[in-house]
Amino acid sequence: MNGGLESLAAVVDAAARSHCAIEQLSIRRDLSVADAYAIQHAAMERRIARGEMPVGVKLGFTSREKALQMGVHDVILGHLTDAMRLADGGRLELAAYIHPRIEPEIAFLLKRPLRGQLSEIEALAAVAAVAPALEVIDSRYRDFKFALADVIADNSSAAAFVIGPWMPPLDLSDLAMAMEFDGQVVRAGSSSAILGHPLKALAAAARIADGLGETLQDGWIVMAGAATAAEPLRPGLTVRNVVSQLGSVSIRVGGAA
Ligand code: OOG
Ligand code: MG
Repeated sequence: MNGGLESLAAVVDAAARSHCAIEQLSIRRDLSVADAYAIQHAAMERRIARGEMPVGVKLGFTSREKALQMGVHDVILGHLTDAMRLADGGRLELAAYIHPRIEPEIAFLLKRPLRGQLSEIEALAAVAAVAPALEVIDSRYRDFKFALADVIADNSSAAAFVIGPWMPPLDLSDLAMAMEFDGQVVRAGSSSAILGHPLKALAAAARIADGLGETLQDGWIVMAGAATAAEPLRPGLTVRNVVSQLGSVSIRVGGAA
């Protein structure tokens, strides 16, 4: 790969490891979407070289509320590793992040590989299970501000994720989703906010991966993207995502702000 992109991958990777915010890459250089995914890929190679295992992908900006909140209107992909996963009911240490936010999601577990242009029915045929999920995003850019190429290069802000109980696939077209902070609803929406149907997000993940020369693997997790805008985390919170018919998932937030 182009050495300039490799050095930008080192910059975003170091920011994630040190949890020190950086300036947007696009301020100093023009980056295409292809450049940005090349940076994301090279930064992921660094994680893998340190022993992290790829476990799936996440989508970004699959809902209108998220696109409006961040001012980015293209659906984007990021990669998940085992090191990003937190146990359901587990604890997130704020000190390991820059300015983390949380959002309510739905996750898929794949039982066969997926890539290319797929219908929703074809995508569904690869789904072993579905679960309520929470995603913690933590842009490595100062003030959580970025352009499209910046956020892609930064692995689509992926920081941590929590998966609730898996269950066999059911109709996800319009499930009520509510994110609670200490039992109070702070964001509410419907699974229909996710590209009209979360299976469309799964198909989008397979299509974007294909464009990158990748396949979504059997056993991988696919996070469909937030149904609502994200909320900043504070120490001491218990956060829950309650999804009708799917159940709920939670984490506790520890550490100083
Ligand atoms: C980018 C990631 C967006 C989602 O679910 O839409 C995302 C960001 O907002 O920082 O994960
Ligand atoms: Mg998300």
